[in-house]
Amino acid sequence: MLLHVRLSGWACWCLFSGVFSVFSLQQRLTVNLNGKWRLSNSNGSLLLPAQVPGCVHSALQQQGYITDPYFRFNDVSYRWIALDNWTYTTTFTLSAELSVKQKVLLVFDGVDTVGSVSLNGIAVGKTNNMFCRHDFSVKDLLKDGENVLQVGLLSPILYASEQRKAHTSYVVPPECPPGVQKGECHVNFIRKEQSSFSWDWGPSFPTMGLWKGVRLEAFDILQLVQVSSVPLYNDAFSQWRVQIELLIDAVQTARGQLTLSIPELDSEQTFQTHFNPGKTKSNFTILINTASQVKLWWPNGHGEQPFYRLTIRGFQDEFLIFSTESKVYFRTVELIQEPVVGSPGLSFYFRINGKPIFLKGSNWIPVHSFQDQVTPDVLKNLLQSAVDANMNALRVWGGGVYEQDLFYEICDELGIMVWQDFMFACAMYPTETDFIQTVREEVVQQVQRLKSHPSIIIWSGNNENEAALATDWFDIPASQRPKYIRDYVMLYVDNIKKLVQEEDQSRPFLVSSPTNGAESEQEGWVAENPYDPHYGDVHFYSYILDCWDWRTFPRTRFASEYGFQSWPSFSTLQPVSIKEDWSYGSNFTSHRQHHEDGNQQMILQTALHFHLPNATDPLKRFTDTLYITQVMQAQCVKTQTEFYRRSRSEIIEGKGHTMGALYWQLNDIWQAPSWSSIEFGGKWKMLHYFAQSFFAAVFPVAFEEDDTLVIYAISDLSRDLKLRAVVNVFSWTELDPVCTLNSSMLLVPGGSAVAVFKQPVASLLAGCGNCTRLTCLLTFQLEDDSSQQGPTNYHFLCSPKDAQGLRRPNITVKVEEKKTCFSVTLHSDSVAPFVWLDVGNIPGRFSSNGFLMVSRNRTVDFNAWRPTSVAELTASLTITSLRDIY
Ligand code: BMA
Repeated sequence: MLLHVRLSGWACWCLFSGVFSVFSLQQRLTVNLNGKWRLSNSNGSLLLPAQVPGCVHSALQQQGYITDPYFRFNDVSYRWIALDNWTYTTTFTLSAELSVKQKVLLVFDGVDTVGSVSLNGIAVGKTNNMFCRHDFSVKDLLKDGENVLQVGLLSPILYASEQRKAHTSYVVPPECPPGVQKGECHVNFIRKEQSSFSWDWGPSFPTMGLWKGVRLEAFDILQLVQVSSVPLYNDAFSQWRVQIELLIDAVQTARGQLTLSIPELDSEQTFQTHFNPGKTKSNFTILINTASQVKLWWPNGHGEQPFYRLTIRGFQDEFLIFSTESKVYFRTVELIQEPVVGSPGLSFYFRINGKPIFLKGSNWIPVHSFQDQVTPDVLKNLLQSAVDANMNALRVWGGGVYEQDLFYEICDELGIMVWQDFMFACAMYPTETDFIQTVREEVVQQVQRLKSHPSIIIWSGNNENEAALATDWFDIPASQRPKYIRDYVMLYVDNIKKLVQEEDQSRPFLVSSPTNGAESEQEGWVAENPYDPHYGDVHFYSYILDCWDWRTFPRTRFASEYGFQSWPSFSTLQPVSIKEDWSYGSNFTSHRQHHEDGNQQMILQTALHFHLPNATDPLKRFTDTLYITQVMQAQCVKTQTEFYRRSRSEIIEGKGHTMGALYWQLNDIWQAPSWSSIEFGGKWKMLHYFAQSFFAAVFPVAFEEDDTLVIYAISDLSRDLKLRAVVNVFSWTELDPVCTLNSSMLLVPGGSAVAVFKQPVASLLAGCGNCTRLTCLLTFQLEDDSSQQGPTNYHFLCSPKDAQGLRRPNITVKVEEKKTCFSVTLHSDSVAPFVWLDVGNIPGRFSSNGFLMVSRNRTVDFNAWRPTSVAELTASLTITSLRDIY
């Protein structure tokens, strides 16, 4: 990349960027301080090697001081770890080149959390925010020969408690998490992953450590700390411009020339530049004169994700001083909140590149309690799983972490739209100056780091804190309410919103989720009912109401959270449990359940439509119970998602135009019951296989209204289709349809949901052999002139527990090796709902699973993620269908 290199006397410009690939000259030296450090506890009784990046828990486990923290009850047994203070120590020797540099920075990409840094025994600085990068100027503290670097970390639990005690004027709730979570208190007083003190799906592991990289950066004159680029489209001029921001750390004033270019778009501009001493931001804009040629970034399912190379070159006179390259993706995003014909309230939907897009996806939580154990493969597998289930969006939920760069890079490449929360969840927060100050730093740093990613389509201030205030989760006395509202507005509006909008004009900002958006603003940022379906987004949970009844769901503009729990599979639980744990009533089973009454709720919801397992063998009964909770969850989320998707084009009783369905939650942090569709370790639950289907671009949905069967054709495509519904009526006892009905061909415009079939159930059944609601079921699909469009769906006319004629299907199976995968051919002698294939702990994924089998034979593929064989798969494979559990 370097065309010509000459090192000038003064202008030693050097580049670094976490996001971008960088080509720089020799001027900047980096000494990597990652690797093996020493770790000790406060009284020195433990002294061990510790990997950096890493955390205390991981180090203790890697050195054999503790066993797997996820094993059985270890979350409670290992509570002592985070009640102690710990010190990380390393030594390093300076090179001669480094010691002559004008400036040397000691950089921590992330300290978790409350730390005091010292170098050669001299205090360098303090940290108290896990989400901030810290750099300390240390040139004067470095010495020849060995240097000793220490980071002392305070117990986050004790620190949070101290902060709480110091806050004497009023309570900042909640004081503690619900007892069932077995967590720690006052997490809202520490800028740290909020779920690390426990959540309703996760353990309490308040981590401590150097969770990101540590290094020395040495330079003369200046260095480039960060580069970001944000394309903006000007409608009036039909013109793109790319805003480029350089964060420069200069030792002294520097002058030069900067050339910015996107060669593929014939755009190049040169600027005379001048950088003042200290850390400064400089903004440059390049105009793209060939707007019509710009290839746009599209969400998954709507187009490709092309990018352009942006090169940034620094010159002094005619000599190239530095050169760096980064990716620029062009797309626009608008959040449309405008009056809706026939409905009170405002719309709430995203327009990407001018096209309204229905967001299909889920919510993302931290992938592991110990972030150092999140590998690129794990991230890739989860995000690919999202795309493979036809998702186009994920919400990075506000109780976790701002994800690592790789997460957003993969989302850019896969076309996953990211709804990015700021890390505040389900709580009130203090507003002391120190707290606000560190939040401001966090916000600026994160926005600068992330704003170049086209995948991020919205910033959102917090998770559920508007709702918590509005619906009084914390019993705040009425007289004190104004103070809490003032604090809320101060934190999320006066500080976070304002800062974000200064830093980034390329995407919308919402103050909370759920919120009424523009209406909440009208009401002073805390709406009377932030769950109002006429405005904004809605979170909706009901575990008691019958999830098969779509009338129980709010016809919201945008469903950003909804879901049901299930248990992970036995192969996921087995490594963290022992035989005595393997029953639904065991201590282990209730210990892992962090949601009050969660295990009972799952059984109650299941029992509405299914027989509960009744095997006499305790292990079979347990595994059957795990299975049936997954059936229940998959079926519940399917019903709710279908309701949202079919509500996109209509307004009913003033409600509708739903444009988003993000169920709670995609992934798991450990092996426990939760709302996730993917288990810890990456195994798909039945729900995730269902999502593949219910998020398909073209999809038929059936429901009943006043005993009339209605089928909608849903299309996310851009082009219009002409489709008919084909309904097959099966008897529970037969594998051949009793009869088949066809609707007439109807126009299904691109991006719409249209009713294509309507018939009273009674007349449908009357015309179909001896069918009754109890003896028959329906499958249905959409067809155009030549072929089926989208997957086949089904509709039960009664609860399966009442189905007459449902028999044990005696499914036999044959596994064969194919070129790139294995095929599994099933043979069944009767109708089998929810056929579930499980190969235990052989990691991998089936092409389809949990399906309704209404044919004698069906073949699915299995993609193994490690070498395996026909023999191993055959030996591990179990097949369960609904009738096998009772
Ligand atoms: C919502 C989320 C999470 C929680 C989930 C399930 O409140 O924002 O806080 O885990 O529901 O209860």
